[in-house]
Amino acid sequence: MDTTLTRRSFVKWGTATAGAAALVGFTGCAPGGDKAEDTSEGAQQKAGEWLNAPCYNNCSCGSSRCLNRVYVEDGVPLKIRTDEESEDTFAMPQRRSCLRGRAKISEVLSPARIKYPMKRKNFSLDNPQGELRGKDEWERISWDEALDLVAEGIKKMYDQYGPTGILCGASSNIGDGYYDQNVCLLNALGGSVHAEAGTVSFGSWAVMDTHMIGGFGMSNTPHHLQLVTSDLHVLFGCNWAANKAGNHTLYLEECRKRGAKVIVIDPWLSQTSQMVADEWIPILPGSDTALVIAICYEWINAGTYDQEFLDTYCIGFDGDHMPEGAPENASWKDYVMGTGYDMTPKTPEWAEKLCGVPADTIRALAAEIASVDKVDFNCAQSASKIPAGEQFVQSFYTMALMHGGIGTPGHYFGWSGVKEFMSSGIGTGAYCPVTADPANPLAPAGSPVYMYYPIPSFPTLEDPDSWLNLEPSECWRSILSGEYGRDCWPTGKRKVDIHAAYFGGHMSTLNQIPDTMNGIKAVRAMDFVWGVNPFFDSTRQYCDVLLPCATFWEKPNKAFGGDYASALWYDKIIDPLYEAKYESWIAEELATRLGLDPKVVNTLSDAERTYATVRDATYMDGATFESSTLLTIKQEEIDQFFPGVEGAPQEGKFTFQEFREKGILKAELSEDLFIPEPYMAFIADPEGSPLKTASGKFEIYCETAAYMINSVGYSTIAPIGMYQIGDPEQGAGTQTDEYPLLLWTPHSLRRAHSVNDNVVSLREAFPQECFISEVDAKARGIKNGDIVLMTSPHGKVLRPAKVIPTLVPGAVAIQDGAWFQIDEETGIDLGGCPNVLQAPKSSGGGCQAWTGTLVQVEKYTGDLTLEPDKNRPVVVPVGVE
Ligand SMILES: Nc1nc2c(c(=O)[nH]1)N[C@H]1C(S)=C(S)[C@@H](COP(=O)(O)OP(=O)(O)OC[C@H]3O[C@@H](n4cnc5c(=O)[nH]c(N)nc54)[C@H](O)[C@@H]3O)O[C@H]1N2
Ligand SMILES: Nc1nc2c(c(=O)[nH]1)N[C@H]1C(S)=C(S)[C@@H](COP(=O)(O)OP(=O)(O)OC[C@H]3O[C@@H](n4cnc5c(=O)[nH]c(N)nc54)[C@H](O)[C@@H]3O)O[C@H]1N2
Ligand code: SF4
Ligand SMILES: [Mo]
Repeated sequence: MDTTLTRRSFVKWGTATAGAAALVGFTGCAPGGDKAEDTSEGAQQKAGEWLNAPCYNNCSCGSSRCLNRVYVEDGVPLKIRTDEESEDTFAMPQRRSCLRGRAKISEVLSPARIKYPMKRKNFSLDNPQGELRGKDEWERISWDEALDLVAEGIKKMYDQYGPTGILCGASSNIGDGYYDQNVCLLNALGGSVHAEAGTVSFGSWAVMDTHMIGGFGMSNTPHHLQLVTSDLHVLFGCNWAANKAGNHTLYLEECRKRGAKVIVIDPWLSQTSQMVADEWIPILPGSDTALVIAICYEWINAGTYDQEFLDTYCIGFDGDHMPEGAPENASWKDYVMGTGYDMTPKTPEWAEKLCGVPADTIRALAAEIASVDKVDFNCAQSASKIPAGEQFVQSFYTMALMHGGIGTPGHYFGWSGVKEFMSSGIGTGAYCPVTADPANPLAPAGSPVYMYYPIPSFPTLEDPDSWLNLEPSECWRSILSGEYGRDCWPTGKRKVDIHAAYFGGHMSTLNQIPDTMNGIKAVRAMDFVWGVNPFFDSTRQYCDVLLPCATFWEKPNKAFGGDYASALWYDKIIDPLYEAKYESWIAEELATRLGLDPKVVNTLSDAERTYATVRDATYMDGATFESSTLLTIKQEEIDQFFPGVEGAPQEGKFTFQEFREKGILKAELSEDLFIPEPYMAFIADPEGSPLKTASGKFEIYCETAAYMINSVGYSTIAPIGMYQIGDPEQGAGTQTDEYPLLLWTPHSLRRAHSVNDNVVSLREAFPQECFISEVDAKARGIKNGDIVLMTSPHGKVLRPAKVIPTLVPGAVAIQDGAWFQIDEETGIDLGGCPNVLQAPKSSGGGCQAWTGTLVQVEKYTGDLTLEPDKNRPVVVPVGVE
């Protein structure tokens, strides 16, 4: 391979599909002797440098990331390595990237890049012909034409319909690295409607965390140095080998080396189970509540639980520890033993019928957990993404509380693995001061994602004109029907009237929220849809005008949080490719055309923003929780790296130079470091350091949570955890002859959600398949590799079958994130996107309930042919080079 590529030939080369694919061969093939060189100056023109390009994917809910180092010659990224030079111990492990991270060259240079501003051929503002969205041809236009057209469209839409007529399919989370100034532009124009009430991500944990255990569970998980003190790890799902950035599987491996046992309960033998489980217990997706309750039944019967812990630190376990005014026989114990509520003892036989785990296995599991003192209970987010999923969370937490010992080494419960963020370690400064942005009058008070609050916000709702933030699951149906919410809300169901959409900032809205076919219908009925993205992904293909933006590699450098114990530094790797621009530039240009001061939508210059990230970065001591300045920065460095920015030299724990050179700074952890146990203060002094719950204790019987969830009206729950069929059309117990299988959608090794689906090598390595058990495949005459049609009441998807012996019968999976590609004749998705099938089920505190959508799978006998993903073109629309 000719390494004397010029930047010009490289950009040209990248436009050809085959050329971009050929670059894949370069990843990770650096000779071992390559060393970091001075990376202190602009990347582009110097030949042969290793630069820091931490992976920007949203793994572990966006909190935890790995280090990539990219070798750039004459502005051309040629190869990738990772965190290989630093020390690698259990206390301070390297943060090595996975296959997705190492395929970033192919992603950034993918033929799916939007190279120029594009317009749908048959679109005009006077005659949008919206029904052609997703199938029209595209044409290249100039930046001036594009900006004029988008500005005119925005003006027309705001004049005609006002802010409540515009849907913002972009993250309103403009306070961290995922920052799109175009959202600020909409805010400056009076706001827009977001579909971010509740959460698609955290599952049903948030409301219960707040009211049952007194804080966000993500911050109360153990540190990896604490994890090794448990003797047994009971993991519900938790496919950490595939979906935790970095080192979670390594931590489990270390636990095993030190003698601990790992049990995984999961519908399939996941990668994690294959690597580290001593035992795997298959279960029907979405039915863990029954298993957990039966385990507790066994413990109560055998007396193998910690009564003293329950008496001292919890309310609601038995009749003697109920809150005042609670009805008779309403405790957890009454429910489990059949002396209250439905008067049914929750025996292993009772549970077997619901969750598919044999009664004897449940008995053995209960006995085994009870026999071990130090147990770590952890759970996947997705196991709680079911209708009324809070009831599972309540049961799961109650099980861990019954086992006792919380607050002392080795006894843990949680849902996000080990500590990742919002905790001790190194934090980095604000990427952009949110307060400097104009307030969005339509945004509800509080954080955009309701982690801590139930939705909707009642005080705001009293005002009939307030609060247009749609629950994402119901977004498309709400738009089509013109109303959202529930009759029980203070002002009843609300009206919504959307005529335009912006699809930008770090979201692939049509692809990633359920009910895609209705999404397409809603979008096709709109007057104007514009988008900003680096890639021509499925959502962007349904726009009228597209503005190409730069990827993180092409943007100004900055500091970024790594995980709880590391901070990462980005260099600028290459100049923006083709005609891509920064979101900030696009927003400023549009603002100017709309008669606004561009400073309103972009309050900081690029250099100021980058400087803020390093200036404000802090180091938090893991033992004392004291924060101090992270970086020493000299005046010369401010002048050199942040030209035009006013700043003063500062003293910190590490030098800015070391940060830039290494790309990663790590907290100096050692195995003998004292780390406070989660809940330690409360356990030591329950009166003096009460939990932030209504009673100050762990609330097994939690009236506040039940009141809040029941008033929101998406689900009805009891104050204690209970097994229930949370929705008549979803989950175990609701299957029909027409749709007898339960769908679940584990996250994929190929992608971080929809990101990376354009990488051919990853498509080849991890085909998007319909995972089906041998039993169900045989019953349908399906063999491995056969093309199957997956059907739900909401859509149809064509995929090759992967017949797996180690997958629970009665359930099928396709993985989250594949870009949909609808065949217009049949309405069948050829891309394998689960959201084409997924039911729009809002649940509990505003959680999307993906798990357990009802589907049927059959051998496909129709006329469509399905090429393997690696051979399917990644960019579908006609007219795109
Ligand atoms: N590679 C990769 N990693 C990712 C992401 C990605 O897209 N790609 N996304 C990141 C983000 S934003 C998030 S929110 C997290 C999500 O993290 P999770 O919710 O933990 O992810 P999932 O892959 O859905 O599920 C993890 C495991 O739980 C199992 N599981 C699913 N449903 C059930 C159930 O009902 N019961 C039991 N017992 N097990 C079940 C799955 O089969 C899987 O093996 O992942 C993060 N990590
Ligand atoms: N069926 C099903 N659906 C799911 C899930 C599931 O398990 N099953 N999981 C859910 C979860 S947990 C989550 S967190 C969501 C995630 O879903 P989304 O929040 O929609 O996120 P992504 O799919 O990661 O999309 C990120 C987008 O940002 C774009 N992008 C990348 N870099 C830049 C940049 O520099 N600037 C701009 N402006 N854009 C950029 C990418 O091209 C991509 O279009 O999906 C949810 N959807
Ligand atoms: S995709 Fe996730 S796990 Fe892989 S390198 Fe990137 S941040 Fe790390
Ligand atoms: Mo997520």
